[in-house]
Amino acid sequence: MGSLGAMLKHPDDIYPLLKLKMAARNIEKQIPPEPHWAFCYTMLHKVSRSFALVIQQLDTELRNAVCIFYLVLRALDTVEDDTAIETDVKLPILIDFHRHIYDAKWHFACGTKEYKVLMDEFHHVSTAFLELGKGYQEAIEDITKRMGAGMAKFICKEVETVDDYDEYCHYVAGLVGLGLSKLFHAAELEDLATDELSNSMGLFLQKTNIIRDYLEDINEIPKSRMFWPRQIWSKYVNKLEDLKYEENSDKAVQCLNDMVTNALIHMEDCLKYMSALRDPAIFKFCAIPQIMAIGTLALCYNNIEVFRGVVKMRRGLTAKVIDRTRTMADVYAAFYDFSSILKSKVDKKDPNATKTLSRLESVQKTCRDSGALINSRKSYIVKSEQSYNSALIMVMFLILAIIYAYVSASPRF
Ligand code: D61
Ligand code: MG
Repeated sequence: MGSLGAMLKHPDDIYPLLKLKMAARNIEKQIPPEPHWAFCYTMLHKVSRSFALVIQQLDTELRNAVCIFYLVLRALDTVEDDTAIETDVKLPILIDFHRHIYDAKWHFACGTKEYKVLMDEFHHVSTAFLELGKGYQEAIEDITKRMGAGMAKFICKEVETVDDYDEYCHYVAGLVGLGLSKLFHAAELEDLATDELSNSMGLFLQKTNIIRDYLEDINEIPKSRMFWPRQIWSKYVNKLEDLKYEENSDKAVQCLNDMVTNALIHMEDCLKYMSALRDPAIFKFCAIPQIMAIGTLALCYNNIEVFRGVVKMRRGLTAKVIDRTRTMADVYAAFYDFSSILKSKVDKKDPNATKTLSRLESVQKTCRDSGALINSRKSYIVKSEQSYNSALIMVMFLILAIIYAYVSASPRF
């Protein structure tokens, strides 16, 4: 659907979308003057559409550390993701990456587009890294070392079992959670969270990405990448790529629902992690990606489009999540709403229906027991009639606004 069509169907997206646009424009103006920091923040916006905005609203010192943490790991991931690099070249780079960040002369050309720029000009990232406090540097080095080693392990090994899947996701995203908890603690803004809960924060985000990106990863050139565990997909097809063929649609959707059900396990840990946060900026930074993840899972569940093209939350809904996420009550409400949407999509005949429903009900019970749901609030659940009515009101309002603007701009006599 075109963006105008989307706005007419969801007119209450317009205000948060405008607000998001203004915020993005303000951020662009705030690029620091030093060339290496300017490069880092410009790169952050080019490389990460979703994380740049939430990183940007942190306090300066923590923001710089998180920005560098992000870029270092994104560079490491660019090496991992480049399927054109030979294994014997790739392995030592992944394993030694934590040492290269201390050497402003080191660089390795790979990746494409903005990722290539990041790799070519990596010296700016190293220079900025060397200006961070020791506590931040050590946390970033430690996570880079462990992630590089984990990625190297999985270059030579496929994701067979569900345990392998959890292990791979721990290396590439769970460790980010551990590192962030360390950075929040080093900034003296939060208590140190447990590794278990920090890991779950990453696993929930990474599994959502792996589910949503099935087609993109399987079609990767020159070599497809496979992260869905054999233990799950082998219940439905003989080869992972068979899921994309039309004759296997029923099996594909069942397999997808199995993957979503697996990801749901992490939600309760994520709620526990977020409920312990105290700093409002850190809270938003953590909560917005989590709500986007459950929203994405709700969109992907039982949706054959995952095997046909790109399934993404509409921009307006993203803007709404960013606008409405301030407190833990907002998170309970969002988790509750998206769980309701998911529940309504569960088909009784799906082989995992009982398991899926029981996980969703358990999340909803946690949200209810928090006592945060009693207040009247805006819902993420769209009722078509309600949306039509507000569309009419919105269109009338727009016409009035245009008339008013016209009248007040015309010369007075
Ligand atoms: C709170 C807030 C943000 C959190 C968190 C807790 C815990 C974990 C994470 C963010 C990380 C979640 C990663 C999910 C997205 N997955 C990827 O980008 C995959 O690459 C993984 C390796 C590089 C991770 C870089 C990263 C990502 C987010 C960060 C961060 C570092 C540092 C600070 C804040 C957020 C994925 O990338 C390809 C793609 O999806 O485009 C892949 O290669 O599998
Ligand atoms: Mg990767």
